[in-house]
This record gives sequence, structure tokens and C-alpha cells, in this order.
Amino acid sequence: MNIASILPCYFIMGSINTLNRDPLHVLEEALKGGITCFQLREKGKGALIGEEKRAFAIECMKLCHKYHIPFIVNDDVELAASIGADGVHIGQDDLALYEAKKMLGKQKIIGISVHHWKEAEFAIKGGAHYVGIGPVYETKSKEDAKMPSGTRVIEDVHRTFPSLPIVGIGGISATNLQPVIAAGAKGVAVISAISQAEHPYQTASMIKNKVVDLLQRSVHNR
Ligand code: TZP
Ligand code: MG
Repeated sequence: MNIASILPCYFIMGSINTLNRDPLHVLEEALKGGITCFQLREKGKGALIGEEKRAFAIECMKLCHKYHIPFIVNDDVELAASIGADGVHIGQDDLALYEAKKMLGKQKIIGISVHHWKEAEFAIKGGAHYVGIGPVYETKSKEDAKMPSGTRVIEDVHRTFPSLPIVGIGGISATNLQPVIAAGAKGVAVISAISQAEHPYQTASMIKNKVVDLLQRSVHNR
């Protein structure tokens, strides 16, 4: 699989991110709108745990597969392995990449969050398929988020490792994604822009089309 092809519109959501709407409905709208990847990030106050989390994950995965979109689990490699998810996304404080790889097998997608080029170098050595970099802008969706660093880290990592697929994250929406792609990201990862959009279908479609358009132009301008 060409990993960059799953990054343009990378939607992340947990059951608490959709205000009062049914998260499965929001996810299906996002899938219809054209998201290229989905990550279940079941975290924060009121998030599901145990059997409920597992059952919700399976429902999300079924929906993603109905639309032929990869289903990635945040952090919980055991859950990902046990339900047959397409991959995991881990942070620097979670288990090591090689352990995640061992638990999941070589065929699965592994992404990791990095904050500077040194962590990106480790990610490459550990066999990560892509890296997430952020927060680019201010975010309300992550309690322990670091200070936003704009597109600087994306630029640095992209310059140092031009073939490493990067997805930008943090406060990104249809109206501020351009600098993220210009900095070298292959896509944008969003929670609230889609999960709390008035019309998740239209918003997902707009974000995806804008990113794909910018990526195509950058190829032509090279
Ligand atoms: N990691 C860095 S920022 C962030 C995560 C998980 C949250 C992104 O959410 P939003 O709503 O797109 O700002
Ligand atoms: Mg984590």
C-alpha cells in the first residue's frame, strides 16, 4: 500500500468528540464525504472502556471497511490486534514501535507522533510507516497538547527526511490547511473540524478535495 494515499484527509474521533450526535452516524457521513483514513481515539472524560470500547471499535471498523477505508486504533495495540484493525497510531509515551510491530504483524500500518527530527529518525529506524506532527495550531481536543508550533516542525522533518510521509495535526480545518501541505505534509489529521462540523459530509469532502488539489499542484510545480 502507498501510505501517503491514506493521509490526505485523516479523520480521528472517539465517542465523546461528536457533541450530542451519534458517533457512528458522524463517522459514516465522514466516510461518505471521502475521508482517506479513520483513527479511533477513545480518550478523555467519559470515553468508553473495556467491552463497550471494544464493541464500539468493531462497529467503527465495520463501517470503515464498508467504505474500503483503513481503520486505525490509537494507543491500544492489544485491542487493534484482537479485532484485526488495519493498524495503530502510538505516541512517544506509549509502547515502543518494535513491540507494536511484534504484536500486530508486518502487514499492519504503524504511525507515531513525533515532535522533532530526532524522534522522526527513531520512527524511521523503528519501521513506522508515517509520522504525525503537531499541534500545528491551537487545539481543544487534546488535554495535554504541547504548545502549537505552526508548520516549523513539519518543514524541518520534511527537509531532513523527504520521503517520510507526514500528516499534520492540531486545530486544522478546511480554511487553514494550505500551509500544512505547503510545509511538506501529505495530509491533515482532524478531530473537531469534522466531528463537530454542522455538516460532517460536506466538511470531509471539502478538506479532502482541498488537500488533494494542493498535493497535485505541488507535484506539478516540482
Ligand atoms: N495530537 C496533537 S493535536 C491533537 C492530537 C490528538 C488533537 C487534534 O484535534 P483537533 O480538534 O483537530 O484540533
Ligand atoms: Mg498515545
